[in-house]
Amino acid sequence: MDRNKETMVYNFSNIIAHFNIGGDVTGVEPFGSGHINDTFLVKTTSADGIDYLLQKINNYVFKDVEGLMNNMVYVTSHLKSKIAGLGGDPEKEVLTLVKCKNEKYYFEDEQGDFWRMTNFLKDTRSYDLVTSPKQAYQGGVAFGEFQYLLSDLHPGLLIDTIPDFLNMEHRLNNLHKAITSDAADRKKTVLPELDFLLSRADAMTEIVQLGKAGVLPLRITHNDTKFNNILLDKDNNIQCVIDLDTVMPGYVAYDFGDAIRSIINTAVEDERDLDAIQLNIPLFTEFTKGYLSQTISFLTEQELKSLVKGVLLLPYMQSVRFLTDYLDGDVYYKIHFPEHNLQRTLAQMQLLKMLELKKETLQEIVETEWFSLKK
Ligand code: ADP
Ligand code: GN1
Ligand code: MG
Repeated sequence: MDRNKETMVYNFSNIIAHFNIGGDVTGVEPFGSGHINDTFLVKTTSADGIDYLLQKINNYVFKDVEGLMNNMVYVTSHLKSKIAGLGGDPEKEVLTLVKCKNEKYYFEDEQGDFWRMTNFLKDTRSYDLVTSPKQAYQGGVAFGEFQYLLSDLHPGLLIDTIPDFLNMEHRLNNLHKAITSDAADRKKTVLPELDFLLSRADAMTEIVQLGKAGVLPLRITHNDTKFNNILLDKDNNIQCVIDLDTVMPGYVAYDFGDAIRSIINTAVEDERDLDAIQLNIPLFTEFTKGYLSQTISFLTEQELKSLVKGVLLLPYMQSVRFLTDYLDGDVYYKIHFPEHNLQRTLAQMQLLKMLELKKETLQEIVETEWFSLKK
């Protein structure tokens, strides 16, 4: 399977012709740095100046495309009406799906590939690396408000687009299966990494256990809150939360932890030079302030206590997931060179080691910000 599918040739004019777009297409180019879907910017001559984002949905990852797109329709409609009610601009602040001529929100081509389109949000940017306190604060506002706005959407409306997606017990089972089958004959090269990860396995299932015991409530969460899944405007203010494929019931600590993973790290997710991976604690404080400003009205004390557990869990879970894919022979994530999943694993393990040393400090910051907002 070709993991760098952007290089594949698609019949774009045929695909795009199935969607209701304005104007003629002047160009199609690969866009963004996501690991899952194939994303293309479609430029047009439309009079209102709208360009589009075309995505080939990864059907290996998302088995139920119809269910996935139904989720996206429920979520975007709900967000649009809430944001309009608050005096915001739903066209700019929420993804707008483009309908196909057959009234569906996705198109299946002759090869069985699934495609969808959204309006392209102009003058916005996503960032793989966070550099300023304002960006971090805005990220906290974005994901906190996202949880708040979806808190009254009925969870029963949404399917689990990937069952057990962030369930650590499930992820560890998958790792054990990958170790047993050793499909790519790589186990012998990663024994120290396996030791490191498996020695933490019990501690890292705590959030799942707290959820099962009813201590942590299930809420509608984003579940993929990497910082590049928000769009900031040119002044670094939050404009829109994107990548809605995994919006489904989850625990708030997942969203908090995955966002922090990509914000507090001074290096990129797959950094080769492990010494470059340091913690930027002021960015953690800013994200926390922004996040709590939106969520303080509904978070329980138990959820508050779980946030820093999520900060440790998510880099751990990413390490387990990347290493599982490495052992499986790179079948899930796009890779850009042969050892990419191993390099991602090592970088996320290094981040976890740094976070373990600072967890008390992070907990104190969360509590300080919580008390100052509660006053
Ligand atoms: P993936 O699931 O592969 O991560 P995303 O939906 O996150 O795909 O899109 C990939 C990238 O495309 C994003 O990081 C962002 O830079 C850009 N992007 C996605 N949707 C839009 C949009 N509607 N307007 C502008 N840019 C977008
Ligand atoms: C994938 O699609 P993207 O790049 O935003 C993955 C996330 C991981 C992330 C790690 C559906 O997200 O779960 O956290 O890579 N998405 C899916 O960078 O598996
Ligand atoms: Mg993405």
